[in-house]
Amino acid sequence: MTGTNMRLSSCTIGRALLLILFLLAPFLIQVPNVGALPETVVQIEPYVTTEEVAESFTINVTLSDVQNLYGVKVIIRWNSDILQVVNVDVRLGVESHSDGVLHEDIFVVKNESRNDIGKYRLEAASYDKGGQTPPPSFNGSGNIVRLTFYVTDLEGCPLDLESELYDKPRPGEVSQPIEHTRIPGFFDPTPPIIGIPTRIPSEDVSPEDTVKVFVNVTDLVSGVKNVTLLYSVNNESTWQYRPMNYTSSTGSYEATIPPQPNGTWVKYKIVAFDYAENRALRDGTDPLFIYQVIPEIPQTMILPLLLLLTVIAVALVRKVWPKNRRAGLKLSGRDQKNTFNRREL
Ligand SMILES: [Ca+2]
Repeated sequence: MTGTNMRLSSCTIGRALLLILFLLAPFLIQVPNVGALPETVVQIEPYVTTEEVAESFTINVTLSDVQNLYGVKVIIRWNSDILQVVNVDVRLGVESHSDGVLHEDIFVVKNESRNDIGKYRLEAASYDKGGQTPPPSFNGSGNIVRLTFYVTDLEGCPLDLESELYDKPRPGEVSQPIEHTRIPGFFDPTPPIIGIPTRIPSEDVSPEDTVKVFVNVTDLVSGVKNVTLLYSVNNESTWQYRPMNYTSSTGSYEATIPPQPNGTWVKYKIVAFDYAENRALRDGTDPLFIYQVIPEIPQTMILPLLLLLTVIAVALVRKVWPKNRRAGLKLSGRDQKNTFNRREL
């Protein structure tokens, strides 16, 4: 092979490698994973509120992690027989409300609360006031509005939330909606309702038995957050905690009490919380909440025990009836003798 041929061959191979690299480039270049953008959320905070009748509480409608925001619409609904709005604090325009959202100027289309039907509605947007430089869009997080409610009834109710967000339109275009997640709220002043528990074994508990406790727990408005079984032995002041797990097949909360030594008195009670941290207690004033561990008689012991009892019974009979028995025998013997004598005669 000549030197020219070798150079041609090297150039050809080089070009071929370049072509292969070019074709494989999309597969060889590792595109770094870009972290997902934070989710935009509109929510009522706190999520759950509890308060007494004739008291008041305030909720915030907050917006988090939004980009290019230019308009908002919020609707909140509640049960007007339970709550009444007594104050509305719109937090739009960060130039006036540092904790708010949107840039001024703000055009409020609607800011209306209706206690007759339990509804609040806010519609507003940034806008160009009189030919000035248009306000920038809003990026970040903040409060939209605060509502203060007065409690008139303790039944509790959801605080339903509707919301729409709009971006800053390009010149000659209209705003586009911004996708986001909504999280409503609850007014929940009532604790969960704990039903009557049952247990297995339902009657005698032996030292080998693990006792399973079942109970139905329900809660209005916010729902059951957790249920706990507490038990103590021999009236000790220390309580052992057992979380009760919900079982959909039985619709009840369940937990177990481990086997206890013979003669142990076991007392238990049940505590439940809802998502408003309302606490309910069902304790051991009921006989259902206390039991004593007793020894179980094995099957193999039943026959010997019966024989033993029989022997004892016979011994007692002999001890209690000896005189009567002797008298009966004497009378019987004389009668027999007389009878014999009569036959001889
Ligand atoms: Ca509740």
